[in-house]
Amino acid sequence: MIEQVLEIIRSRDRFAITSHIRPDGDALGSELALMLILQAFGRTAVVVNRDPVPQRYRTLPAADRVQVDAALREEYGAVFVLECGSFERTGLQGREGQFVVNVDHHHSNAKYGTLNWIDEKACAVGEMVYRIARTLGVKLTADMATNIYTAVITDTGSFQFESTTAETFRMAADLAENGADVAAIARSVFYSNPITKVNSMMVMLNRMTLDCDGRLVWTTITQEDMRRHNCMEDDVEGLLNFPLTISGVDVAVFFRELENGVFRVSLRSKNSIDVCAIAAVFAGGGHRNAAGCTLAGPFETAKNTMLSLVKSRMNGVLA
Ligand SMILES: [Mn+2]
Repeated sequence: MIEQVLEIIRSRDRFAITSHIRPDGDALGSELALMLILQAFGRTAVVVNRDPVPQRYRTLPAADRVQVDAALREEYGAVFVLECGSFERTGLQGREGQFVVNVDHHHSNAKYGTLNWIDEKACAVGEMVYRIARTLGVKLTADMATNIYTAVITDTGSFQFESTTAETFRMAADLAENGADVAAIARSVFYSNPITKVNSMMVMLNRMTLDCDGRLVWTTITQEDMRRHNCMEDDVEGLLNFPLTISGVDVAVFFRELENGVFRVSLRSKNSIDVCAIAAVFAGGGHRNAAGCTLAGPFETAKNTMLSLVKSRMNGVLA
């Protein structure tokens, strides 16, 4: 599949690159690295995102070149959509007539592209972008390496998730050798939290409930909480990883109230419980150990619906 993607890069020009709304480290790191790789290969390339770059990723090389727009406003040689389960999740208008190259590592990807390169084994889309650079023969610069390394550490939980393989470390070594400053990247990604994020963490921990003899933990944050602590959307990203650190907990569930009274539900698991399959029941998706979906309120209804399904899946795994 990578061969067909390389063929598009070799035979076309004028590329746009995009990813999902509220981009994370893998989305941004992959987009910026691919832009720099295509440019080094002599192509014109732009990154167009519906949402601005979150504060913690503004230090990424070339992050200042991200164009924030709600639409693709010209016809491109091809539009790369990275790490995005469906075209709708880009939040962009203007897909009509575009040649879409869908590059992703999510099992739940809807294969909406003109060309689809889905590698569920890749630890991050950043790894797939790395392979593009290596097979195209583009020399890795420090800026490319920094972006790819950021994609990889954010998506592997700093090399802790099961997606991390010997190959991941070989790539990481290559990235460090080519100028990725691992300590500086960790500082800007993991040690630069705004106080509002830590405040939202306090609320989340206060609301935490243990269930199923300590195997399940769930918690919630309301719109009222977010207003009281001046929290932004970005401040509630990744919070759930902390409750998952509790010994004996297999599954963590986080209900976040959105402005329209709907609940965004994040699911994490530590073992063989497939939370992606649970999210898929509610038209969501993700990975086996990290997934999400959206449920209608009120809160009690959303909570009961989700937790009863989670518990039945957990019992299924035990049986
Ligand atoms: Mn990813």
